[in-house]
Amino acid sequence: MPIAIVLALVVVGSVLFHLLSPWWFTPIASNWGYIDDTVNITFWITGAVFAAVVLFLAYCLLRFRHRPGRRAAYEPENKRLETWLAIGTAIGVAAMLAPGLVVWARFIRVPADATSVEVVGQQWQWAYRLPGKDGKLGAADTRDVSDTNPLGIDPNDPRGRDDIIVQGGELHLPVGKPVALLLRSLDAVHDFFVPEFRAKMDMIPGSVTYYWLTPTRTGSFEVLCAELCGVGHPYMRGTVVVEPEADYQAWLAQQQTFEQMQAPAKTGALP
Ligand SMILES: [Cu+2]
Repeated sequence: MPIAIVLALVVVGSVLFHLLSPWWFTPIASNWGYIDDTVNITFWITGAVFAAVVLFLAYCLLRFRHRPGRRAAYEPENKRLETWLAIGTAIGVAAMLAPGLVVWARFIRVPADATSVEVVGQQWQWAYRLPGKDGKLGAADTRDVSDTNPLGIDPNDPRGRDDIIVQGGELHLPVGKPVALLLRSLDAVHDFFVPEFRAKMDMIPGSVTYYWLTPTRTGSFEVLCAELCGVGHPYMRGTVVVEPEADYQAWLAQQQTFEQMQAPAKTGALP
């Protein structure tokens, strides 16, 4: 009896903890509400199964407790029960996996009007590259990295000359406009994660991974590296500022281009 009560309390406590926990989603700041939906579906299914199994255990402890003179029946096979358990489990697993596949397909299908913004991860800091006046990013290769070219932009690609480079500072994005985030790493595997955007993806040295999002509200959001990338991993943080288009354009105008970075003496952009 005491064990059955403890099991029932575990179920009640788990449900209460889930509902009253302060460690819930931060208020969302992107179009990816679908991600929250898939997480919630998983919570509902796993939570209902957990509660049902533990309560069934408590019931069995009471109902089939030891009584003098009563013997347990030996029944190792039960075709009907096994069939229903297999069908129920299959439906539950499919219900948890299928929505994720649908959301993933949307997550990586970049809309045609999205602006490309590059995020470069490096032990242990973030850098960003935004297209200049031509609206296009130039080619880049880690082999081109040097003191005056920290992101390895191809110096022979004319599209890259006006690219805007933000190193170690904040990334600004206009609210309500879709952005494609092109993710690159110069060394280890990193992962660009902004919890309020509900979006993250690994950055693999030698390739460009990507996802897209539309920021839906203004504010300052923390960037975290979500892949263990060395001793400085916990300090690999940054800030994304989502702001109205006019503020964003004003910020953009103050940033330096790759050309200015290459020839600081000529343009006087750097001290
Ligand atoms: Cu990292």
